[in-house]
Amino acid sequence: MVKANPSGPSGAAGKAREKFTFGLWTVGNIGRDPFGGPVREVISPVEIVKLLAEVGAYGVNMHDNDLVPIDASPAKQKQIVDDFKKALSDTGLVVPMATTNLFSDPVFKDGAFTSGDSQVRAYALQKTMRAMDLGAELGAKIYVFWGGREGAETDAGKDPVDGIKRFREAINFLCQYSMQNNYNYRFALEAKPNEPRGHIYLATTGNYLAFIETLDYPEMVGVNPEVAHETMAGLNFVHHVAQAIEAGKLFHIDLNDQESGRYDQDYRFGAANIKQAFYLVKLLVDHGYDGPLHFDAHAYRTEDYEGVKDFARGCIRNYQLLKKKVARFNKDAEIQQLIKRINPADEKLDALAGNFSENAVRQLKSMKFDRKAIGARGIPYERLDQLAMEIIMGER
Ligand code: GLT
Ligand code: MN
Ligand code: MN
Repeated sequence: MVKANPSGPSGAAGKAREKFTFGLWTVGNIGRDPFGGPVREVISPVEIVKLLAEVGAYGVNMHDNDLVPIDASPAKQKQIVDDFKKALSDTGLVVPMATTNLFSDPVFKDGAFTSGDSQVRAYALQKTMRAMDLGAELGAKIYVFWGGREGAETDAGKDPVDGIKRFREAINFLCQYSMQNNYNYRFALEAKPNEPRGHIYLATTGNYLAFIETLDYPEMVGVNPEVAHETMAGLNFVHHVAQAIEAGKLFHIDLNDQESGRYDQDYRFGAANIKQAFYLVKLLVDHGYDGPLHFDAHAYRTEDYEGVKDFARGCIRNYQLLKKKVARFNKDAEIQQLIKRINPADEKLDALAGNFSENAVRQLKSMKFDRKAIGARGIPYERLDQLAMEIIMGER
């Protein structure tokens, strides 16, 4: 029996245990890409659970077909699920999140919930309900929807407005299905701008945050932002996560890394842009995010089985190291002093500006501001950012 995460609550120091998770498809990635076939052997789900326990993970996530092949008989499914459950109980790993594969099979080549074909849409619902049953059986409480094929290469054949309406209809239906079965799922919608489609509908986390408010059960639905996805579009990922946090909608997060303007790289967390990773960890820590930290990434195609473990350990280690750096940043007196200088607060003014009243309008409109003096003030970001860099680089 492999003991999972020895530094957990029962382990030394009793420190809060981070919920580091990996999908079966992440460490199970066999290195196939558009230009070449697999470079690694398939690892069975049971083996993956053992590997994840060995590297110190808390849990494992899955698509329905990562565990049970799409054409498996009920008897085969039962055997696979039983073996998997045994591996979970042997290692202490849990399944916090489940999802549906609505993108690999040719039936979904023009989308699933947003397909123009009623049969495809109905089949996608059926497949998702069955996958929700499977996830619930394994204890999952978060259900992710990544619309990998929900998009288009050309708008010639489908009205994108219909795409959004159809997606809404499906999510509304599945919220009711979750309630009817007392699954208590929290749905987490994951945006991506493109790949595998030329364009994917609802391309950013911000799009989803607006969409959620139009649903029948908005309180059941949040987001699952992924570092790589906003980064691919050249956007600031940390700011998207901030909006999700502010809206109370950060239900799950996919950590990995990505260079801007490239194909979907899914690198080890922290491998490409360590400064962004630092501010992301800082945001999660500062706002007390305590949900799963899911590494949706895979090892470089150069790696063998041992390299996959190096990859998984690297993801966890980079998060933990950055968390230490964040603690250092937050308790650094000079840094905190600079932050104060950058944010000079005046309670009276804030009270006026924060509460609309006739009196506030009158006072604000007649107030004298020394615009030139305020504008002439230096704001010491150079010094502050350099100190942050020195912490990240281990010199402070
Ligand atoms: C796929 C995708 C991910 C999604 C997964 C969930 S599958 O690997 O690239 O970003 O999170 O469906
Ligand atoms: Mn993802
Ligand atoms: Mn990705």
